[in-house]
Amino acid sequence: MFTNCSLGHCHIVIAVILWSICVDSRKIRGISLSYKRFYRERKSFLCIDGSKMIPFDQVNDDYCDCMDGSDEPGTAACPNGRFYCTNLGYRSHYIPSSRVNDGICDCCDASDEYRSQTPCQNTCRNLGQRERAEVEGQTRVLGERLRLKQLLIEEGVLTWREKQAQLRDLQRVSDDLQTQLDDLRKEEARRKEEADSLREREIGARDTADNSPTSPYRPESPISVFKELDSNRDGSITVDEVQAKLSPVQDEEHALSEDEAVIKGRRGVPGSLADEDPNIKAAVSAAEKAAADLKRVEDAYETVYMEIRDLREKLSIDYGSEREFLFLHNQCFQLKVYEYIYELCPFSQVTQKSASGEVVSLGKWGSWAGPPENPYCQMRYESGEPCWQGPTRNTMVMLICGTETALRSVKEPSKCQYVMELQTPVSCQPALRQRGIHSEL
Ligand code: MAN
Repeated sequence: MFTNCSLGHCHIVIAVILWSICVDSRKIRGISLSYKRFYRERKSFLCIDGSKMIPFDQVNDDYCDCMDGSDEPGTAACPNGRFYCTNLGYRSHYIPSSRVNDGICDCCDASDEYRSQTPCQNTCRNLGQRERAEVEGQTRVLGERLRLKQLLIEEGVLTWREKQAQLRDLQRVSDDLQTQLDDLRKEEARRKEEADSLREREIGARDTADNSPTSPYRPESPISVFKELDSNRDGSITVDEVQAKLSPVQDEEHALSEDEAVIKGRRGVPGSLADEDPNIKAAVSAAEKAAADLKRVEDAYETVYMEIRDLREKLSIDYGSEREFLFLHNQCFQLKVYEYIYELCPFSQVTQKSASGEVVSLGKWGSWAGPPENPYCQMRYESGEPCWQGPTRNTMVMLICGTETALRSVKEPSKCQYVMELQTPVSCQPALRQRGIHSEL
């Protein structure tokens, strides 16, 4: 570039360049890169609020010309001015320009103390390194937590599918039991009717023969006694029937006990008709078997019905947008705070156990209670035990991000209103992009 010039001429050119760099650097002091376009050397300067035009010489001349302080970004002249710390290698930021050359190092690149006696060191590189290491550490931990979260989401998806399949199976079993029940109810009614009509027929036949002197059904005969005692005429005698007939003739003070009634019943009667007639005996035992079969299937149906109901209830809960909180179901977390042991069973209830062993409900699962943009960060448990001279006990559970899933704190900020912190990786969110550390001008 300087090959054709004389030596003297070259010196002048170099001097002009150095001077202009010097002036320029003085002028751009305290300005961010994006504002640099407003500060054009050798052009008049228009205050950034557009209020005034001044010669460029008056920029950073330690005299405040612009109302918005934009002509003095690098001096403390304007009360509302601000100085931009470039802080190469760390974070750029503004400081009030009153702090420029005040003897205190504000910018880590020491740029705010360019004319002070304070020997400020440029510490931006070290600060940047330290912060980068910290951020890397946090990023690693967050990465690990998000990995755990992903596993729990996958576990939730699997559990959800399993529960759905379980529900379908139970539904099939229930349908099958329902069909069996329909058949067994008919069978039981048929068998009972059969046994009843055989008994009726037998009793009718014996009634006809009752008046014969040789009849076993004469009044004092065992069969007559049997009939006398069998007040409901079902062909068998119950303890109640014996007690009802015989107690009134007993000593008023001494009502017939159950055991006595059984003994008297046995002595006085020949046993039930079923003991005598093999046909009736067979019909009665078939009716009993049908009733027992029906009862067995009814019990099984009842059990399956309850399981279906519980499962449906469980599947109707909102476990998060990705069912990420499903893994918390059927788990309980405890924390001892002073004399109480608090227990949180997510989606179920919260309790407080005192040293005496008394367990008090602090609320039953209510709903998610976070703000609309993040409803899954708070849970509400409501309608717990009423508080003496206070409201019903309620608990708000705040979900916070952490590696372990555990109950971290319990507080009672106002009487019988509890606040808990449940930590879990499921509540961790990917970090928003960190504000970058400034590495270039
Ligand atoms: C018990 C506990 C406390 C509560 C008082 C209110 O001692 O449930 O948490 O504050 O009752 O009387």
